[in-house]
Amino acid sequence: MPKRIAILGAGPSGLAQLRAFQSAQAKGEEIPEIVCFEKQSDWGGLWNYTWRTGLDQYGEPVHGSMYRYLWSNGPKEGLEFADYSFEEHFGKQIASYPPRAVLFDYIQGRVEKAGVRDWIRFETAVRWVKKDGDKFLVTVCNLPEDNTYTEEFDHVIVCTGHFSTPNVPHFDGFESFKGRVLHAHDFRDAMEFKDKDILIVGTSYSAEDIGSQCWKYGAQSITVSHRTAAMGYDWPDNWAEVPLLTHVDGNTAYFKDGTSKDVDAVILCTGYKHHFPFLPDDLRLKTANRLAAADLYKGVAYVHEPALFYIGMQDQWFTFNMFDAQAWYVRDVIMGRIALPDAAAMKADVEDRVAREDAGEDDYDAIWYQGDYVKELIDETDYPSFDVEGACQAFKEWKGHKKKGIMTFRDNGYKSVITGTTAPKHHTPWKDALDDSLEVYLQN
Ligand code: FAD
Ligand code: NA7
Repeated sequence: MPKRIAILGAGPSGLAQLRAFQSAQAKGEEIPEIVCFEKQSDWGGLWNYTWRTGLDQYGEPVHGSMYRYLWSNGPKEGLEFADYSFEEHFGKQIASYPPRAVLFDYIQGRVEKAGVRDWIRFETAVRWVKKDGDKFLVTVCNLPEDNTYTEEFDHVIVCTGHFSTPNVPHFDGFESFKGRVLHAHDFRDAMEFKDKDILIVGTSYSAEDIGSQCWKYGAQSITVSHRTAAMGYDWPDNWAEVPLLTHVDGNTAYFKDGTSKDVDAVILCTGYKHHFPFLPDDLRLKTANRLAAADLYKGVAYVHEPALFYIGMQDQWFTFNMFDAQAWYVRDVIMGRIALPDAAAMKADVEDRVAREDAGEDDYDAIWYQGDYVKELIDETDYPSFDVEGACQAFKEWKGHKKKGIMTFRDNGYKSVITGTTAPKHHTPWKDALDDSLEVYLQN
């Protein structure tokens, strides 16, 4: 009997896992039986845009956290698939910060070419996973048919993402606030905040990008409140950085330094939780959003139950290519080409990764730390080797460009580490490009 493998989720991580197995099959190898469960009706994970918020048509929590007009927040040269370049997909080199629809198209292109769609059961939500002897029992619900059933697998690979369940702190006065309070997870369209005064809480990617979007689409003012430190970019004139929010009263927000500001809406850009409601305590990953995720040997094998794997659970500089590196590694463990060490050695590996991350001093150390991790994994498999150092350099340049101009950094182009060609400058500066469609973006 061939092994049976359950892949949970068909976002970039799950699709990387499907492609990893398919590439072995294409080389003539016998692969296990693969079943991927995806609760949405299409693949692409967060890149599959939905207008919905809250619950979907089946009463399931809406997975999507992406919004209209979202452009890549880092250069595409840092995430390019080593086995499927942007030039292969689009027939030409394209500019470096593609909007969501363009990246979605690129992600789809590789898996369409691989022909793995039939391995996915769409609109099928994973309800529960449990260990039963050597096997995993996976209970899922076919949502349109409202039919719940259980199947047996030898391995489970969790690819359900971790930027979907919002972390929502409470601030006094929210109950009676006279405007809208929402989390970034539910933000969909910056036009809603045109001519409004908005308060953003948080200072990471969501805060920076949602604030920038609201600025671009005509918000009257953007005030960003920080818990730890201000972002410190050279912001436009109608933008202010203030200390942490203490409370709101009516429409007025009060901050730790005693200042206040009248605002129409509060957008909590306060991050996300690793949340796996379908896993029991003994199988459930409990980790902070960091580069060295807790309890994962080589960042993928769950040390307490090494027949269970997680992909993409780290905080991310590298994304699609890191998921690939992980997926190829997991495939090779499952196919018996790589042996996992004993429990003590796996735990020591996790401790070492945590200590090395903690020893890093700044974002540059973090970029190279994750680059080294990607290199480490691809060196152990047949994933096409690529210039990881070059990708780290692209991230370094990107950070420099952000410091130089937070509203202009997306106007730069970088060199592909897969094809060696340099991206053209986009035809329109990001701040003036209000149409983010694929057709308009590709008019270079
Ligand atoms: P996801 O994309 O979250 O996919 C997980 C999949 O699992 C989904 O399809 C979901 O429906 C499915 N699923 C979840 N629970 C269940 C269940 N119980 N049963 C069945 N299926 C389930 N990365 C970049 O590289 N560049 C960017 O510009 C960028 N921008 C981002 C902007 C936002 C707002 C966010 C939130 C993230 C962004 N990211 C970006 C990071 C993003 O995490 C990755 O690009 C990528 O989407 C992660 O892929 P994933 O497959 O691990 O998770
Ligand atoms: P992140 O990167 O996890 O950042 C969360 C931010 O929220 C960070 O600035 C935190 O501040 C802040 N935070 C968290 N809790 C609080 C409370 N209670 N009060 C104030 N501030 C708080 O999440 P993002 O959504 O920005 O990014 C996630 C992904 O989405 C990323 O990959 C992007 O590509 C898009 P701290 O610095 O800890 O004080």
